[in-house]
Amino acid sequence: MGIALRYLFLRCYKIFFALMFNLILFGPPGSGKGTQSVNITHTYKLQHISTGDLLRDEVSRQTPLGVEAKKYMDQGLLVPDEVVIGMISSKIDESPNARGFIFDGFPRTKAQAEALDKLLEFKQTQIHLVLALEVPEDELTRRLVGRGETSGRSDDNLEVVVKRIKEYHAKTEPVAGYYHTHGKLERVKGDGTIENTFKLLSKEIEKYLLPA
Ligand code: B4P
Repeated sequence: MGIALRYLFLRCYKIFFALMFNLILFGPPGSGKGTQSVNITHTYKLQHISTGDLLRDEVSRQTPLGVEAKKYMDQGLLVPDEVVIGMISSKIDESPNARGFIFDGFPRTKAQAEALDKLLEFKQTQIHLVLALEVPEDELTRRLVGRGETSGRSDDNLEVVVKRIKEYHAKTEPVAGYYHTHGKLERVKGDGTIENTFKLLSKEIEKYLLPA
C-alpha cells in the first residue's frame, strides 16, 4: 500500500473505530518495557502508565500504600492486584483527552487483565495491541544485576531477580495467552540493541498508529 493510502486508511480507522489507541508493553523483568516505553511515548504521543514507577513513587514518599508495596517488591513478589488496579483506575482518569495509553508492566496477572478490560470498556475503548518482548533469561539477569550496581534499586540484586523471573513465569506469562486468545498479541525480539528493538516495536505499532 502506498504511504498516502496507508495514512488515509489509518486516519479513517481511527475516526470510525477507535478514538484512542491503547497499547500494552509486555515481557519479563528487564526485557526493556520501561526503556522502550520512553521512546514510544515520545514518538507516538501516548500517555505512559508504568505500575513499577507508580509503586516506586509511593515507596519513596512512604505513603501507607508504598510501605505495604515495598514488602512485596523487596522480595521479588507481585504487589496484590487490588492495590495495583486501584492505582491504574485513577491514573487513567487523570488523562481524559489522551491520544491513547501505553501500559508498561501492567497487567501482570489475569485478574489485572480482566480488570483493565472492564475499566476501558467503561470508557468505551479497549486494548488494541499487546507487544511482548522476548529476551533470554541470562540476558535479563545480566541487565538487571548490572542496573542494580548503579541504580540502588533494592530489587535489582541476583537473589531478588531470580525470584522476580520465577514470579513472572508463575503469574504473568499466562497473561500472554489471554491476549493471544483475543487476537491481540504480537511477539517481538527484545535482545538486540535498544534502537533495533524500538524499530521492531514501531513496525507493529504503525499497523495501527502513525507518529504524532
Ligand atoms: P517494573 O518497574 O515494571 O520493572 P521491570 O520489570 O524491572 O523492568 P523493565 O522490563 O521495565 O526493564 P527496563 O526497561 O527497566 O517492576 C518492578 C516491580 O514492581 C515488580 O517486581 C513488582 O514487585 C512491582 N510491580 C510493578 N508492576 C506491577 C503490577 N502490575 N502488579 C504487581 N506488581 C507490580 O530495563 C532493565 C535494564 O535493562 C535497564 O538497565 C536498561 O537500561 C537495560 N536494557 C533495556 N533494554 C536493553 C537492551 N536492548 N540492551 C541492553 N540493555 C537494555
